[in-house]
Amino acid sequence: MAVLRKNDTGLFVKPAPAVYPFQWNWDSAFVAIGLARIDVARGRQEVRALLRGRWEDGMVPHIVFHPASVDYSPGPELWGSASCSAAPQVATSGLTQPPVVATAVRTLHEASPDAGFLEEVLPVVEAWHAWLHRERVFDGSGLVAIVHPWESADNAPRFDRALARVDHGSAPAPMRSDRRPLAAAERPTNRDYARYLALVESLRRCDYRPQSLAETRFAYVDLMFNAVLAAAEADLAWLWSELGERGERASAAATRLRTGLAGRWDEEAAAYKELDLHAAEGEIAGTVGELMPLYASVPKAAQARRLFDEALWAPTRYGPSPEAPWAVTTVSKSSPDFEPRRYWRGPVWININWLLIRGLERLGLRDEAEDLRGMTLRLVEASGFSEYYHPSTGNPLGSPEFSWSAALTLDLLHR
Ligand code: 9WN
Repeated sequence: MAVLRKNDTGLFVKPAPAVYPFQWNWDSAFVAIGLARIDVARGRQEVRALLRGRWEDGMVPHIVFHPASVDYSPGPELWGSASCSAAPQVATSGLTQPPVVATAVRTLHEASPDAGFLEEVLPVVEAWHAWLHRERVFDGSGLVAIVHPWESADNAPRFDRALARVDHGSAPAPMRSDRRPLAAAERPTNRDYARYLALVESLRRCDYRPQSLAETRFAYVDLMFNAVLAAAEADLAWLWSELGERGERASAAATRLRTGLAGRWDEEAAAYKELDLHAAEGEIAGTVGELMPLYASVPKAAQARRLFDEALWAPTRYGPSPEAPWAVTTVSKSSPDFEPRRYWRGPVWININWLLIRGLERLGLRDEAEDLRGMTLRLVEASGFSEYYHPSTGNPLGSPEFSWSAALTLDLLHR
């Protein structure tokens, strides 16, 4: 509660005290889930502040730059949203992020029902989801694509190959405020950052609305993004039913997404295959994303069992082992890309554990969920509310006093 209070700007809770001074999309949704346990009215305000950044075509952006004089780069000038016709008054980024908001609204509503709040926000969330199914579809599978790593766990090795195709020219090293408070070894490299910026530059030329996904330099069918969307669509349908409506689009979308995700199961790997749209075939990428359909209740009972035993909790992959007892690692320990200290490339993250715990609970794997919940609470007890953690030592990494780690702990304690 103290971390959330400290990071509260009055309008929104920033992700962390120093590194991230603006409102990020899925951070605020996780924060609202935590606030549902202690202050529902403040949780509703968090959602309202984020939705102020919505674009006319429905997109809810990944960052809302509420006016503030802070030193952060790359900041609003990188995006130039003011010159895009669909953008709102407040400056925002031109991308989106995993749509956790509907799930946050449901959590708030279950904690304290408020039909007026639903009437206010459901049409906005509905329009955002519909935008995803309009702008980001690529075939009849029901799945959607992301067009920038910043739309998901940006530095994850699953994006490396797709990102390597992005020519970043000979531009000088970008200005990065993240590198002032944080160790270089825990953050993306300058070369990756240059590619992120080159991608933004090319998307900016079409006001962030490429004519087709085939034309984009990066298009990835991220399983985590799709699993979050599938669960969010189901939650949105449930919320509509609270208002006496059928929520037909949302419930049909949830079914389609789950079917699409189910089709990506790989029997040999006991996990799901990721898909880079500009590559020939799907792949087992060795990152925790390949377990995420679990969050959306996609696996059948036998698949869930294998996914847990042979991947999630397996000592050589994502689970606890004598040399690295803290789980779940964000990259498989057997992968050559495993880097236990670097951002999204190995460390343990509280939001990832939370998604997996929810998935295990929903599939009835209660003891397994309880083991992971217990480990996650022991980790924050030992090392505080950090952005991420070293899987061998449990040492805190990245920013201290990280909002979603604190907020999701409140939710985990509530079970
Ligand atoms: C870029 C705020 C955000 C999270 C993302 C995480 C990181 C930003 C960065 O921080 O992204 O958007 O500076 O790398 O990857 O998941 O929402 O906490």
